Amino acid sequence: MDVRALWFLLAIALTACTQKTTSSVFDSESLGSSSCSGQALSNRFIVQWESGEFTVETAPNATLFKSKFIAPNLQNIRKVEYDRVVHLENTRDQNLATSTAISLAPDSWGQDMVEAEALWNKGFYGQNVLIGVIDSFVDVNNAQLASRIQVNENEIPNNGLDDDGNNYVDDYLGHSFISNPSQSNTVSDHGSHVTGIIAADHDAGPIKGIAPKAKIIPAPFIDGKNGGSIGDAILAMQYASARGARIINASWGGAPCMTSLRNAFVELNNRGVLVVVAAGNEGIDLDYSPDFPAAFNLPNQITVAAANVKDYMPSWSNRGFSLVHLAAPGVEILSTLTNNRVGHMDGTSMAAPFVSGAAALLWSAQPTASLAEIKNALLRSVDVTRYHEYKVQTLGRLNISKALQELQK
Ligand SMILES: [Ca+2]
Ligand SMILES: [Ca+2]
Repeated sequence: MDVRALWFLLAIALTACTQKTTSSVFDSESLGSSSCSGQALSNRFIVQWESGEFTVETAPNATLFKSKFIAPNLQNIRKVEYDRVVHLENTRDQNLATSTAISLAPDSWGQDMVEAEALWNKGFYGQNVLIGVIDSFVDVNNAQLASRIQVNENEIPNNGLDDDGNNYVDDYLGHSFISNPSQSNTVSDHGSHVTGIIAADHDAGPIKGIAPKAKIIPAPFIDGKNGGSIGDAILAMQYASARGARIINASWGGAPCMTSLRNAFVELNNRGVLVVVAAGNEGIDLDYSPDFPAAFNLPNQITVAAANVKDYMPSWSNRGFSLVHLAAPGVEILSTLTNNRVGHMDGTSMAAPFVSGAAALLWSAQPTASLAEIKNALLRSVDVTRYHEYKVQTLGRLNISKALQELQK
């Protein structure tokens, strides 16, 4: 027998060993699994295809889904999991003063502390960088946000048709992935606040967005009661990436330990997309008590803790010398809300968008920089203050001016 024949037999043997079955791609017994927090949805299934793409499918039950959907598509399916509910952690955001007028004193302590103005003065505003905001509803009519929303030029709005053939009808500005319509009447301010921190137009109101010429792709999946599903989050991230987002802001946590969510981050890594994740607000050490997606520890991920105006970490910020990368302003942050209001919010949800905006500024300064170069520049340039170092990998807090110097070395 020649060598080629041996290889052929070996290949057959390997194929036999790794033969896929409906049970090997889908553990249908995991419905009530206590190892995974988050209520499983018995009729919604997250499917990852061999192409890497995700879809969310529905069927009356797992048995029918296996026989009617998985079996005929088995060779093209990599992994199936039950979709799960995620109830987002307390975002610490609803108890602070808001205003319809611009009567609140201008307050840009965070922008000042991270030295964003140094980049604005050099003409770097985040121009030509797209950022997916995977969050709750974003008020695209807010005066400071309206001009910052990326238009899908191939889609005609409000005609009931999917003109660009991306499977989303009328996604002219963005698309809502909130799948529970009963929850959609209550509108959360969270997504609009996050968006304003990243990109609020300086010329249209009091908020100084970190990257005021970056463009936002809104892809909400969190409903007005801070609930959502992991399948919807995955579809929202995939959508933003397909529309060209180079950065994804994920100011949420408390997700179940799901392979699908981690795989979705890996797919974004394969596409060179940076994901900026809030560390969470439980005051816990993620190195010992991991929370997801904050603790995935993937190369395209930056996990962000909160800093206050005195440059200390608030007691409620999650931390971790290994899994949390740096701190950024996250206490009493003034930004845009719905209906042209502004208001303060607290949380690592606010710290993450400072870093998303910073990455956009750096990419506008050096468009050919790789994801790793941007991440390294942000992490190597933090301000570390003796005697009150942050309990994070870099020990420090974001400094965008120094990050640019690091990038240009
Ligand atoms: Ca479309
Ligand atoms: Ca249309």
